[in-house]
Amino acid sequence: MPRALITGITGQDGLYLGELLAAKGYEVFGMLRGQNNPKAPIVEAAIPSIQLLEGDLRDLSSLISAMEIAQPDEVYNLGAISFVGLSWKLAELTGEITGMGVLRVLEAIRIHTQNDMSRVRFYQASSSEMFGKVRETPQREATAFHPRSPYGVAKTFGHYMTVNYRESYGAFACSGILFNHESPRRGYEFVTRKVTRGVARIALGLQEKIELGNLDARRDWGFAGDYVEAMWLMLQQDEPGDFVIATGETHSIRDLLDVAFARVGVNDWTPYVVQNPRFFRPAEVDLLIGDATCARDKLGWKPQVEFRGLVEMMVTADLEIERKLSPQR
Ligand code: F7E
Repeated sequence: MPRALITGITGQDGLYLGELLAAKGYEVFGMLRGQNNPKAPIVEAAIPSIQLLEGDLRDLSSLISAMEIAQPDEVYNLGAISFVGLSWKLAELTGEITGMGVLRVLEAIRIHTQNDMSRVRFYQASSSEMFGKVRETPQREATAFHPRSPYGVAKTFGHYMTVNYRESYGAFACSGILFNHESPRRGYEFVTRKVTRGVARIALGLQEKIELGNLDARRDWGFAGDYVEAMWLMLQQDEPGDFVIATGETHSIRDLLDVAFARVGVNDWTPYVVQNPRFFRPAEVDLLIGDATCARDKLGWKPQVEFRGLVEMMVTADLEIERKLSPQR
């Protein structure tokens, strides 16, 4: 039975990946921060066979202990402060966890394997935010980086550390450069979920308006369930490598609003949406569109859920959640 250790198990991707690996027959270990983490029951409900370990990306010795307990064949580093908007306010902490955390996980593997790093396969959750002020469109593995947020800078550090450990120690280390990926499990602070939850609540008479920032921002949005499959595929190859994972399509926040409101029968959403400068960012990334040709050719990966299906899935799930929370509606 292969063994996998996942950091960031409580996040959207951690849950989908844990479910995928458990279904494939893996023994799955999830790393959690702090005792009595309130998200532990959610993880245990989604992945009943999960074994939870305590550890912190700021603490190398806790990572070494996690390696010793889990004895993993594969390590997936999904743990991070992942909200870009917050990273300007928590720049130092973002660097510490999202950036230095990657180095600590790599060091923990190096120490645990006594420098024979190829024994443990490593996946780093890199991000399209590394492209930032883009040098070419669409973006591919060879596109130069120009991050535009403390989050993007920290992810770029983690990406290059992953490449560096591959080149220095022969680590089987892969970096997945993932474009935005969403689902009904997305956190409420991200724009897709903020919109789909807001639409559900407006349809049920629980909320009047959604406050948003830049409506002209565009993203390449895919379904998180598809993207974790790509993470696993990267670690099953003969050689490690870096892969862009994306749909190759771009949509604006306005497109997102069109599809989400149409799902509840509203064609003109303008009365329900207000812009608030609070949600604008000090610097925006340019047009992010990924070219996932390498993933298609080498991994045989392609996205299954397209934009409209994704947004409708999220609104449907939020209607159900909000109805349960307010049964009188
Ligand atoms: O913003 C605009 C905002 O916060 C998307 C993370 O998973 O993907 C994610 O990062 C866009 C931005 O995601 C609001 O300005 C407008 O242009 O949903 P988001 P993100 O920053 O793209 C990458 C690949 C990651 O790696 C990250 O970890 O939407 N926007 N109005 C808004 N965004 C938010 N959050 N809230 C608004 O009210």
